[in-house]
Amino acid sequence: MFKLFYAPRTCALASHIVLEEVATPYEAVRVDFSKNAQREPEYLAINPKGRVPALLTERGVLTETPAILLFLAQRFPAAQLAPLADDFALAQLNAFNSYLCATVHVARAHGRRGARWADDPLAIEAMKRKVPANMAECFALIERHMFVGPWVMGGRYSVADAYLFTVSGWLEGDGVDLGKLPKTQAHMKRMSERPAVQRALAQENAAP
Ligand SMILES: N[C@@H](CCC(=O)N[C@@H](CS)C(=O)NCC(=O)O)C(=O)O
Repeated sequence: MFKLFYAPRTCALASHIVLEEVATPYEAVRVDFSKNAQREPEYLAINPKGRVPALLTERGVLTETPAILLFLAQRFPAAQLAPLADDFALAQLNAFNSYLCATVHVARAHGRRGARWADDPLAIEAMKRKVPANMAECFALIERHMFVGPWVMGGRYSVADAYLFTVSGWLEGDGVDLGKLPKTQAHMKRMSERPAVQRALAQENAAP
């Protein structure tokens, strides 16, 4: 049985949603960020990066959201969560997920984890101030050039939707005006109606 190591409202939600979508038995294990449990030796033995998500599989631990999402889509092809037989479409899906992982998520981390990039408190404050504009710019680009609609890839729901929903959920807290992102807003609403999304959120919200 898979074990997902997660913390609520983090990027691990995307993997959590997809585990619910594929309807496989799994255990969700909360890593308590308030106690810095991600840096404890016990968790570092699972994921030396000290981050969530980490997915424990029968062959070892997987990290990095795009890798976990594609792994689940491939492991459960009947769920049709990625265009597995279409090389170009699959590459597009990878491009989308990579953009969220390597650009959007990192842009956001400059607000909360600025100490990764600078020691100077003024530099850290300056990075924080850039977050709303950077996130708004990333999402404007997604709406203009990447999001096909009604789902990320067009007519077919995919793992990219779970990932987009997860990152969109941070926008309000990051000071981004959602009113200027109508496609993102509509997508969030569409996602909130999916039972798998509701189950993943309920589990995360119920955990102590
Ligand atoms: N590139 C990784 C990023 C993982 C990551 O940064 N996760 C954050 C939560 S969104 C985390 O665990 N942060 C804990 C920390 O930095 O101490 C992925 O996409 O899975």
